[in-house]
Amino acid sequence: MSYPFDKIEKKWQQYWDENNTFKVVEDSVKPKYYILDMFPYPSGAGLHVGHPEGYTATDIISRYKRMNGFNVLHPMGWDAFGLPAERYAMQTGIHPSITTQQNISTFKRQIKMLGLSYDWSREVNTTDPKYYKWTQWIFLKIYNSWFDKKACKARPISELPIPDGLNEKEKYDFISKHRLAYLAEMPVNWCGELGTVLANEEVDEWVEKGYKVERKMMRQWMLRITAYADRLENDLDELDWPQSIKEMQRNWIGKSEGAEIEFKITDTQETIRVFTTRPDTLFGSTYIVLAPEHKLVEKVTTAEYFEDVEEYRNQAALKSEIERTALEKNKTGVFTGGYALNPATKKEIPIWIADYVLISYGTGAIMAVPGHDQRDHDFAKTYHLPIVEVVSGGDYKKAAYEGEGIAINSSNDEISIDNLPTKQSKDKIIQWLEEKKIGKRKINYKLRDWLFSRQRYWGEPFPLVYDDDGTAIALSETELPILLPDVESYKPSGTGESPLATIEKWLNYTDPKTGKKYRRETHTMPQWAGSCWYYLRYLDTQNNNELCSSEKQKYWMPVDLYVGGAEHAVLHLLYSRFWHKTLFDLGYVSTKEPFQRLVNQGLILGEDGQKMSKSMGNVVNPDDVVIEYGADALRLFEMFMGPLEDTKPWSTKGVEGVFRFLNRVWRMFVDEDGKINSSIQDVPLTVDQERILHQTIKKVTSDIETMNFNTAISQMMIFVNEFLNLEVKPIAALKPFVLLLSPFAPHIAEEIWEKLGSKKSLAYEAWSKFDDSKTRVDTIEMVVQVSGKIRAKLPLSRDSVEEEVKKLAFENESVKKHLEGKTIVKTIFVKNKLFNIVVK
Ligand code: ANZ
Repeated sequence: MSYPFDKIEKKWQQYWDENNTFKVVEDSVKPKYYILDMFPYPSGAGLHVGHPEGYTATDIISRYKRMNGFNVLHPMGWDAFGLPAERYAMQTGIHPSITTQQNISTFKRQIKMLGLSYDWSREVNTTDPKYYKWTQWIFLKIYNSWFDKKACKARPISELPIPDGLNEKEKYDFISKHRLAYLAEMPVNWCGELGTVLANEEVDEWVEKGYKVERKMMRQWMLRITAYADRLENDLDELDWPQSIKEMQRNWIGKSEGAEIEFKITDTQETIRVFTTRPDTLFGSTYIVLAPEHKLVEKVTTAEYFEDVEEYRNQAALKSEIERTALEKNKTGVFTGGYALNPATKKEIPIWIADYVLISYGTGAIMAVPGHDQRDHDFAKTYHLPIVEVVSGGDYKKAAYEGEGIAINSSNDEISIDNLPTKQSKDKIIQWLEEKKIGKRKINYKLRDWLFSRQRYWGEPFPLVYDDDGTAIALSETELPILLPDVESYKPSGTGESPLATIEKWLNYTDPKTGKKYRRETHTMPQWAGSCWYYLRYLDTQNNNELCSSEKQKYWMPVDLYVGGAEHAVLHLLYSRFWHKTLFDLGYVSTKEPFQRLVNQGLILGEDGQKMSKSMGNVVNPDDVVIEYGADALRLFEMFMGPLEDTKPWSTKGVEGVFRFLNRVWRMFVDEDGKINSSIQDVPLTVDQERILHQTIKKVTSDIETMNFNTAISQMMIFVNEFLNLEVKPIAALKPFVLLLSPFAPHIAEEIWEKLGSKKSLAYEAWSKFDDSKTRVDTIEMVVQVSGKIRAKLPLSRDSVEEEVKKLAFENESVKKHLEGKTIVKTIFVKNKLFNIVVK
C-alpha cells in the first residue's frame, strides 16, 4: 500500500496557507535572497509539465536558503495580457478579462497543488489596473527622457539643452527627436482581407490559409533601446549567466566595427553613404547597391530604367526581412541607370537596387565587393559585373575570399595600402578617408529600436493623446491608470487601428484644465511591457504612490537567481535590462542590472522523445501525475530526470521509480498504524552510519548549491538503502535526513517531521551540517590476489604503505596456502585497492 500522499499534501498546503509560512518582510538582520521564476502566461491549456520543472528548482533553492538563515523572497504572478485571450474573445465575444481570470484560477490551483513556497501576498497580474498604472508610468518616464550620449545615460527631458531661437513648433520637434519614446513610420504586417495588422507570430498562419499579408507603413511608437546598445553589451560581462545566453544577446545586439564611406553620385551633388566592415576592400568595389526602399533610388534612377525599378520595388515590399536575408544563391536586383564614383579607384561604378540590402541596417546602401563578399559575388556572377581581387588569400574567381590577408591592387596616386595586412590597411584607409572628409570610423549595431505599439485591444493603453494637428501629448502621471475600456466587439476596426478606435466615448479626451479636446492613442503596448519590470512590483505590490519604495528596492535588488526557459534568451531579457537601465539612470533603482544569476531549464519532451504537443498526443498533464502519485513524486521526478539545463524526455516509469523511493522513505519512519517506527531509537551511530549521514549531508548541500538536483536525489536514495532495513535505526541520522529531503519533497518531510514530535513547520529549521572528516572512509578493504585470483580481503587503515600490506598479505593463511611450491615472479601494489602476487 502506498503512503497517504493525498491527505498529507492537502494538509500541509493548507497549513502553509493558514500560517503564512512563506510570507516575508524586509529584515535587516538576515541576508536577503531574491529568487524569481519567469512568471507564466496563463493560457487556456493550464499548466504544462514544463512549468513545474523550473518552479521546483527555484522552490528547492528557496527552501534551502530559508533553512540556511536567508530572508527569501520568492513570488509568483501572471503575465496576462496577450494575443490568445484576445483571439478567443474575437471568436466567442467573451471579455478577455473573464477568460484571463479563469485561466489564472486554474494556474493558481495547479501551482498551489505542487506545494511551491511562494509568498502569495505578493501576487501580481499585469492586466490589473493597479499594476499597469505603473507600466504606463514607466512609459511616461521613458517618454520624458532623452539619452545624453556624452554621459552615456538617460536624463529627464527637463535637462535637455535646447538650442536658442526655436519657435514653439521647432522646440516641440527638437524635443520629440530626442525622446526615448518616439513616433516613426514603421512597416506592419497588414492583411487587407482581415482588415487588421497581424503580429509577427500570426503571419505564417494566415499566409498558409491563402491570405495576402503585406507590409504597410504606419505611425508607431518606438523605444530607443539602441541608445543602450553599448551598455547592454558591456554589462553582460558582470552577469552570472550561461555563456550561450550571453552570446545570443551579443549577437542580437550585433556590434559591428567598420566605416562609413561616401560615394558621389555622377552628375549630381548628392552622395551615397555606405557602411562597410571592410573599408580595406574599397579598391575592389565595382558597383553600389541600394536597398529598394532607399530614398535616393528615385534620384539615381534614369527614365530608361524607371519601370523596372518600380516593379522591383513593389515586389520587394511583399517580402519579409527574413526572406530577404535568406542565404539563397539567386540574388535578384535591377540596374537603376545611375553611377557613382569609387573614391579610391576613381572609376564610375553602376548603382543597382537589390533586396539583399536591407533598409534597416547601416545606411541601407552598400559598396559591393564581389571579390570578397559572397553575397556580392553571387550577385556579380548573375548580372555579369566585374570581380576584382584586392586581398590575397583565395581564388576570387570561384568564390569570394572573405578572410583577412595582404592587400593587393589597392593604390592610387594619393594612397597605397598594398602589401599591408588587413588590420593595418583598414586603419590606413580610414585615416585617408577621414582626412579627405569622405568617410569615418563607425560602429553599427544590429539591434533596432523597439517597436512598441500594437494594434490590439488586450494590452496597456498608452497615456497619450493627439491634438487636431496630430501632435502627440503625454497625459499627466496623476491621470494614471488610463483604463482599458470595455468594447462591444473585439474585431479589428478595419482601419488598421485597434478595436479601441471604435469606442467614441473613450476616444475623445477633454483636458480637465483647459477644456481642449483631443483624441486618445488607440494603439496598446506589447505583451513584453508588463513583463519588463514585474520583478520590481513584487517588492511592494500594495504601494499606490510608487512603483516600489526605494527602501524595499534597495533591500531586495538585484534578483539573485532567475530561472526560466531559454526561449526568453533575447527579447524579454534584453527589454527588461533596457527598462531597468533607464530606471537606474533616472534614479528609481539602484542596481545596473536586474538579474544577477540566470539559469535556463531544459525542455521536457514527450515520452516518445518528441516535443510535447496536442497534435502528437504526447502531452503530460501535471494534474494527472499529482492525482496518481502526488506532488512530491512529481517534484522529485522532474528534478531526477537529469541536469536541469538539459532537454529530456518524460518517463512514466521514472515517476513510478521516485514514487517507490518516497514510499520507502515513509516506511523507514512510519509503521502500519501511522506511528513512528519503534525501530527508530536514540542510539549512537556506528562509524559507517555516521559516514553515510555526513556524506549525504555534504552531497545534498553542495548539489543544491550547484543546482545538480538529480545527483542529490541519488545520494538520498543511497542513504535510504542503507537505513531502511536496519533493525535499530538511529534517530540522530534519520532526523537530519528529513531536513535534507524537505526542499525536494516538502509535504512528506513536514508530515514525518511532525510525527517525530515537532509542533511547527520545518521550513525554518536549521539546515543539517556535516563534518568533512566524518565523510571519509578510514578503513578500506585491500584485495589480495595470487596471480590475479582473489585469495583474501584485508581490512586495513586507509593509505597503508606497500611494505605493511606485503607483510600482512604474506602472513595470511589462505594466501600462504596458494603460494606453496610456487616461485614469486613479482608483486603489484595499487594503493587502497589491490595487492597481487604473480607466481610461476
Ligand atoms: C563591403 C564589404 C567587403 C563588406 C567585404 C563585407 C566584406 P555586419 O558584420 O553584419 O555588420 N552591409 C552593410 N549594410 C548592409 C545592409 N543594409 N544590408 C545588407 N548588407 C549590408 O556586415 C556589414 C557588411 O554587410 C558590410 O561590409 C556590407 O558589406 C554589408 F569584403 O561592405 B561590406
